[in-house]
Amino acid sequence: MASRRKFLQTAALGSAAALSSTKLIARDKKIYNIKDNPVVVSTWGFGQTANAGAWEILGKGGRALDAVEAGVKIPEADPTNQTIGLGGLPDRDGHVTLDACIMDENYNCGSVMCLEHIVHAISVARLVMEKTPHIVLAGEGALQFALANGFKKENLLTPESEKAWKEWLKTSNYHPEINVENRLYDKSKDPMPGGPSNHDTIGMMAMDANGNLSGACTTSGLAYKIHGRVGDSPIIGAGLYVDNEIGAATSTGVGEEVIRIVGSHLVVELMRQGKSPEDACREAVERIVKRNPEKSKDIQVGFVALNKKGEYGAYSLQPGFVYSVTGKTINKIFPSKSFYK
Ligand code: SD4
Repeated sequence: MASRRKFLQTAALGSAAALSSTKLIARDKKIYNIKDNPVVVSTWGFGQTANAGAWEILGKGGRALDAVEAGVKIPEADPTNQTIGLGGLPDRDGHVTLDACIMDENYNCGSVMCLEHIVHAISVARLVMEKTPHIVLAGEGALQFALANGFKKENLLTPESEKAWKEWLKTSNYHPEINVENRLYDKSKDPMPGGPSNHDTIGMMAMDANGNLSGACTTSGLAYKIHGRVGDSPIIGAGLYVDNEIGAATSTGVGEEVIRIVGSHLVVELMRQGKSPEDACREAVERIVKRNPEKSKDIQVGFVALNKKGEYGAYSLQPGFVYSVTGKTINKIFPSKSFYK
């Protein structure tokens, strides 16, 4: 009986796959109906450039973990991106401090918090995961670990970011901006804050040809934060979570609000309950609104998720959050739906 049920299940999946030209992957004795893999999904429009780096590995059949690390290293090394790695905006004392984490298909994870002077925080996080018995290294200890492992000490504060910090010092008014990506939006139709795009953190999730998931998240955190402040991005479960049975999620925006609800883990658990990636992200956003409706009007938080079927989706508090998807048949920036219109 059991084997007949299994046969029927498999047959049903098989015909669905034939109809939609998806493909089946058997793993851990389960059968997944994978829509489009490999695939890589990341936060913001600049995620497209990062996705291209990840695709170099994924497209050749490489491992999702290697792909997400290679992908997010691209914005980390870009001095014109003032929210990640080199050129990131500093804290109120002028220090560029980086937060990053990485997670593979076996719940292995590594993280660095408040790391200074090292461009590729994500690679240090991976080394913490692979070469130490720990998961998190912070501050001076993380720097010492990086230097002991051959990373080069660099000045991450570019003249542009130093100038912006000095300008900020004139008022020293700490008020995180609402992160938006303007280029996809017609402002006359979509009322949202003006000014240039000020997107932030890169969170990236990938599924490789074996159907395995991994994720990476890296940021210089909120500009002009108190020295030592750590956001959601390097906290496993908050800024990133990967469960190879279910899916992965990552976040961007005001990290304090994401940490309170352990946002990325929440999104993955909601997908486990059967919600689509977009619905799971929406429920997490709604939880942020419910806790403090007034505050939620004034900040941005966005979640993006990828499930084990290769389906993806996002949801944010404010309009203006976008995410990038790259696969065999797709290379596109999608606008996220938002709670406030
Ligand atoms: C953080 N979520 O540190 C990160 C990213 C960020 O503006 O800086 N957002 O809270």
